[in-house]
Amino acid sequence: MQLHWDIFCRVIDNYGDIGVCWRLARQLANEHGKHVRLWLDDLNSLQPLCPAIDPARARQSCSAVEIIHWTENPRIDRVGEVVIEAFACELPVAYLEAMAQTTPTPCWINLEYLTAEAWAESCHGMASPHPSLPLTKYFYFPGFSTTTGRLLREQGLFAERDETIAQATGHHGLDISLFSYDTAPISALIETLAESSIETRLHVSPGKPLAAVAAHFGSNGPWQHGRLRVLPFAFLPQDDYDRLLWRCDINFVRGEDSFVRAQWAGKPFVWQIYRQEEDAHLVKLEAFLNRYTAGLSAVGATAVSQLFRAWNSAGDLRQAWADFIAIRSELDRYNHRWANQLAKNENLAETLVKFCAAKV
Ligand code: TRH
Repeated sequence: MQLHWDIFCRVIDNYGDIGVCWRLARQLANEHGKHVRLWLDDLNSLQPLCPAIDPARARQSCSAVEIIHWTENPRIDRVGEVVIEAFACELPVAYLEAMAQTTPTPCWINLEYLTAEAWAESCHGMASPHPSLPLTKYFYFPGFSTTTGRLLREQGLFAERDETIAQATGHHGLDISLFSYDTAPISALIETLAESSIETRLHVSPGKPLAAVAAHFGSNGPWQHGRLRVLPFAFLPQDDYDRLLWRCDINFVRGEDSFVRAQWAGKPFVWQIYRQEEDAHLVKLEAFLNRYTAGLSAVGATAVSQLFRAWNSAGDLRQAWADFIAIRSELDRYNHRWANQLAKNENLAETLVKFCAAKV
């Protein structure tokens, strides 16, 4: 039955670690009826995504998930039948020892970061025996192909998206959302949009993007610059952020979770990947571009690739943006198809439930 699931999450930086774990925890509880405990070392990082929680409380329930503040020496009352160690966050030793004494042995999953690289397909599901305890950890890779754990996607997401889009009141220009790291060429983007003949509203998320925009203007927003209106928004609860992506015409997203959500929006998007040492992230970026642009026209594929590269490392952003806008109608149709095609596969929560059931 595997009713009890424990998810361990350590926040390294930003919102991606908790963003993924919170989404998965809710889905396992709400769509699969699992009793989910989310062990989280930094409750303050969850609060912006889920304003209903109280970061001062050691234990609480929200959206049918039990949230436990994961402190240095946690009291282990029981272990889950499935234990998810998110992003190799290292389970507490006492918890591992308790797992080793439990029968049947819990299914232990290391949930990995998303990548479109081919090696993830061969590593997905691989077993790694613990060096001293009678436990086996399985590597679980989210991904874009059917030989991976697939992507997080809630049931009914597209129906909700389409309803929201149908109800949206029209704006005759462009609405663009901006969620990026401060290393992105944000000044170049602002100047490019300001020079455009299209009336544009740029919705800027708080934190690094807003700080970069404010530094560019040297004042506090909102700002009007040429035909560009720049509008800061307050950090939105996770489901509301989805709605913003659905309402916008183009979304700049980053990291892992917002990157996937932009794809479910079925709208054109621009991805800033999380930086890694020795530029390993650029290999990951190209792996995604290879998969994603494969069904576009040659002109479309070049335009998308050039803009993603210019946004992530170097290149002429102004020209890349002009080329991207020129293929917008192709991209509108293509991204809708891309989302539908990906959604033909099972979602990550479904594959995970099956994978763990098979390991008993
Ligand atoms: O915050 P991120 O940069 O997270 C990153 C990546 O996950 C990266 O791979 C990882 O290594 C690093 O963290 C530690 O970007 P990401 O993944 O998009 O996560 C942001 C989360 O915040 C996502 O769940 C969406 C959510 N969000 C909101 O809920 N409301 C908002 O207003 C915004 C802007 C984001």
